[in-house]
Amino acid sequence: MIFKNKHLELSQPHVMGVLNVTPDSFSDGGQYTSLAAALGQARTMVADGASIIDVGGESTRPGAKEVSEQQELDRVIPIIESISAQIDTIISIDTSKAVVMSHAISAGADMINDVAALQMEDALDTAAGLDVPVCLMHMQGAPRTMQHSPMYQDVVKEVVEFLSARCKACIDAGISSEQIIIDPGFGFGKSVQHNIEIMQKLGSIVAENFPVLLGVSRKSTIGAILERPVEERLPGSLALAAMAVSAGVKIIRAHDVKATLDAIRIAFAIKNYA
Ligand code: YH5
Repeated sequence: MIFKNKHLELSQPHVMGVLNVTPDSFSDGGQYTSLAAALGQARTMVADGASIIDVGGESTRPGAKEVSEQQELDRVIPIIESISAQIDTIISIDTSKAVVMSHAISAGADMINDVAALQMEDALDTAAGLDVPVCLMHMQGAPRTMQHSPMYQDVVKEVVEFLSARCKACIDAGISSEQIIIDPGFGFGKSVQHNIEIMQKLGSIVAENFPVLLGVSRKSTIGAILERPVEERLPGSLALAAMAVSAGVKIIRAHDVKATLDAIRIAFAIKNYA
């Protein structure tokens, strides 16, 4: 897959490192809201082997409040500018807002990661005009309320149908099929059982023939299965990451880059051993 001027070799799996720049970030307590700290975190993740840094200024964790456009811009633009100037990496902007997408790409971001799959106002046409790779994620409902009572007849079938329809909408809007990544949205409007079913049937999402990205890192389904608080979910996260790569997932979005890369390199080596 080609980004502005960088290439990502999708014959092998990659880690997308999470860089939260929200003051209420659940997993870093907001300690990386200052520019220097965020830049340091990005450097560490790249040194640990992350291929992509996902910069997000709008918390999409369950129950999170919505953030204004200006607030989101104030949080992400200076960080994207610094990373772009100082670190050789692919930068992803985690946003659903069209204005944030354009400013982020101008500031040096290379791709768009949208948990709303370009369904918000102007997002589809804006992304198409920017001519960068996009990750389309499935979510039932909106972040603030999505975990209230997620319901499906057949979660995997509905996720595949949704993603397939959004891929078509992107292609119709002028986005090249070569620039599309899909993501079933683990934890986004899904119960523990729904997330388990997604893990069991990842093969049917991979079979859509778009590169698949998955974010499982530290999520509450791991907490529910293991009865572990968020700070004790690394082993569970690694187990899911390895299973995902084994099923053909190409990009794992994770907080713990070094450990995740080791886990997926093992999964990939076993998967491909002749
Ligand atoms: C994703 O899966 N996730 S933000 C709740 C948690 C832990 C982690 C403690 N953005 C994804 O990481 N983008 C997020 O419980 C994402 N795929 C894509 N493409 C949520 C998150 C998290 C939420």
